[in-house]
Amino acid sequence: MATSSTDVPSGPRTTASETPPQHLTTDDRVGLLRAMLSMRAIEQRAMNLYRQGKVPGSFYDGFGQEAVSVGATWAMAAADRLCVLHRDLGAHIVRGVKPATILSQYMGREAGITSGRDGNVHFGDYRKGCVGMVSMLPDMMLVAAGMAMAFKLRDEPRCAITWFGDGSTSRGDFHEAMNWAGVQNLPVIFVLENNQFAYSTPIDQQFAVNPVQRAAGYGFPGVSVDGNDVEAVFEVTRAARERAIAGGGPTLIEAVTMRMHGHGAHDDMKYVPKALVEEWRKRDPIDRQSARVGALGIDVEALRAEVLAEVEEAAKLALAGPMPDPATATDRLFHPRDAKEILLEDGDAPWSGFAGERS
Ligand SMILES: Cc1ncc(C[n+]2csc(CCOP(=O)(O)OP(=O)(O)O)c2C)c(N)n1
Ligand SMILES: [Mg+2]
Repeated sequence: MATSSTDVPSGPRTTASETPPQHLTTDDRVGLLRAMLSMRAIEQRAMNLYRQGKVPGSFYDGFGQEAVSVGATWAMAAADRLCVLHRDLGAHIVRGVKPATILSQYMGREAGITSGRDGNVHFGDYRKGCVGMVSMLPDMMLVAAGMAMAFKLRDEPRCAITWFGDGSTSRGDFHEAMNWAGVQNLPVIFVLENNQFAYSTPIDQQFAVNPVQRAAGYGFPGVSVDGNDVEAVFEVTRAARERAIAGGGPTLIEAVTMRMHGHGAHDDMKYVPKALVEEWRKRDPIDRQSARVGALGIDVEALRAEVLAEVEEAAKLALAGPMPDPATATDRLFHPRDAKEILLEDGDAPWSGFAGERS
């Protein structure tokens, strides 16, 4: 594990070892793999649909980054709240959003989360504890800090989490959110998904310091983790959440990974050295977790086939679904009068570690 300490120090990057995980059951470990397989299969299917002209706009994926959203989300309890970014489909999957709903979303169909109001990656199912994505980067850090502020004021044992990229850390909003979270000692986890590029800008044009060291400037810990190791990402997030719930305040987690595809489907990423991509391909997070789960005696190929069949079925369902009725275009744009309709529910959260806490 990258760290099992609740007092996460800032400083040098840590790497995962193969020590058996303390807080994960075999079901959890298989569940992590399943969610990553599902993310990859859905995004690959969506990319085909995009190429067939069925996904409007462009398409953005998190190929090779599956461990970041899946590992972190697995550590969150049902009552926690998530601000999910464009490479983090795994968060939606772990919270229980179904593949057909996701594919319907991408195609702008009625059955998508936004029912065609946005056919893209800007969505969040509030019933699962996810907030619809604000595209301006990294405004979701401010939204997450705001939710954490509400939890603190109401004295609720809950935590907010958000993801953002290396490029996002150069914006003023990043520093405002970090400062407010530090000053108010908020129960919030900031996951910096360092995938080496922000569109075509490499990280040496982005940071003059090791980015986790910035957390110290705002009075809270920063920790770096191997973002291609789903169990390590889980463990740092679990420890950060434990600290947050105990009143220990925020944590900045840097998940070091690689954007294996272009920024979007329209980007051939000519500016990325091929050797770099090949190097990272050897560290594929799914291959890594497959090896671990296989060593536990689980039939990984059967699991992979099951996930692919499920996604294929979902694609059929989504393609057969209707487009939204144009007469409803202005529905759901504003706060409904009946406030009950927008009350957040508790979503689905698989990690058994919090089951006792809730009962
Ligand atoms: C304020 C702002 N400027 C520009 C954009 C357009 N944009 C969307 S994603 C992106 C790249 C962001 O890079 P990074 O934060 O590293 O995230 P990554 O895409 O690598 O996951 C840009 C420039 C935006 N959404 N918001
Ligand atoms: Mg980036």
